[in-house]
Amino acid sequence: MKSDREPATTIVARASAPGLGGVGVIRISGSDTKAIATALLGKIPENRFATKSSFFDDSGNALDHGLALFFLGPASYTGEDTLELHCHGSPVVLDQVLKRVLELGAELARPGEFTERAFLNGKLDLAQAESVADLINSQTQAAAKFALRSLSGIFSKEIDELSRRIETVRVLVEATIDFSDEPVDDLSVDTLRLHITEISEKIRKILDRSRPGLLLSQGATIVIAGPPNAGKSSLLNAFAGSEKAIVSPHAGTTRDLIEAHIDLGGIPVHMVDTAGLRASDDDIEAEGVRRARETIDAADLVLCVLDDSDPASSRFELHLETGRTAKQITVFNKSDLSGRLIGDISDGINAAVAVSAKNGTGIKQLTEAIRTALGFQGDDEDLILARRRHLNVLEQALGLMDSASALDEPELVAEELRLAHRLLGEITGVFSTEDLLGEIFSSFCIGK
Ligand SMILES: Nc1nc2c(ncn2[C@@H]2O[C@H](COP(=O)(O)OP(=O)(O)O)[C@@H](O)[C@H]2O)c(=O)[nH]1
Ligand SMILES: [Mg+2]
Repeated sequence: MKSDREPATTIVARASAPGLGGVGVIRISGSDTKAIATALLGKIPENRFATKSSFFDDSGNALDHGLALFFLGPASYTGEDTLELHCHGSPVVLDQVLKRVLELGAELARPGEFTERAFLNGKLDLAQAESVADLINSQTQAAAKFALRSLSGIFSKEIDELSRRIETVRVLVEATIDFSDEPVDDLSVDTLRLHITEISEKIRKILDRSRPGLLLSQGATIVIAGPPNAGKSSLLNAFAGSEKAIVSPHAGTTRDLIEAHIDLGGIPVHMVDTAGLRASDDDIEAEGVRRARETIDAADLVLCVLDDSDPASSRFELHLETGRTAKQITVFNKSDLSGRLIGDISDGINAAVAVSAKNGTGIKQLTEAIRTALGFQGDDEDLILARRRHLNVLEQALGLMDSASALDEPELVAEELRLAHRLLGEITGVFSTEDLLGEIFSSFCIGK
């Protein structure tokens, strides 16, 4: 799908969101940009200066008046000549101007095609290009902040450093192969193992900072489960800050899955309230229980809510009741009734927090416990906003280092190092396939 267009084609798209707006932006990029500017504006605007201009149709009538911004390539976002037209933000006006640019020979851009060109022209590496989409899609301030950091190249730089490190060791190993007749003093097996252990350590550290970052970009799914009447729906409402779910003293009230999207201290969370887990003769409730069990499988974390004032409820155990093991925090609810002190009561093995969903007390401590359980610590200043693809590469590279450290033959070690080096290159796009690029850029919005 990528190579069906000549790179010389000039592309155009609306860069601002659809609908009405004060200003609407149309963006043009490619080798015909100057010619299009001449026909549309009657001139090529001065490089990098906001120029007031009319946008003319083929008979010389103005379609709109606005600002034109010309960027002479390669000093532009895409690396090509580009033109931005700031029109009045009316869909009708924008449509007319867009049609005119198409008449002048441009083609409609595919999703992400401007950024794809920026990548192909070496303006951004692949991880940075992905962070453009992550920034646009970010749902919380924290996600936006870390996407911007990746865009500025912080993550790519670490991957490049790691790559260079692997490359250096690989060169050392290959030297021992080439000169195997002579003793090579500076690379004993022990030294080589040490190098590999250090590389593994580095990869592990990047992974530790990336895993929570994945939740920042993709959001975490948290399922509220437990016995009937424990206060699960009340807890969802306390987090959502509104009466999302019906709360009632009747057991079996919640049947459908009830979902809320919340910003949990910067983590975009998809929180799901479920039917109380019990055997039921009621078909609808039984279906609700079945769905509750199913969502637990998809959860990043389960909040197992118990009624602390009810001894039967306190004996409930999630894995016994569902046959499933999930990362969980036990929430002792109704502490206002049981008299338990509100707050974190984790014992080092099991995470547990005492709250009162009804009064909204303990929610802050529970939020903290959730952040910890999801791998966030303290200020998290050095998190990496990773994608699943990056984690997969890093995990595979770690696997290769593990097997390399178990090998004695330098030829075999060199091969593992070569593979790991190549894999890391996939993160920044030093090595990439058409399929991978197609997959990444097609998920962008049009005009970016
Ligand atoms: N005293 C007290 N009552 C609560 C608390 N949380 C929930 N309840 C009550 O317990 C009952 C069941 O609550 P609900 O949220 O519907 O429980 P669910 O069945 O687990 O969803 C309702 O009458 C709530 O008002 C709490 O923290 N303290
Ligand atoms: Mg409920």
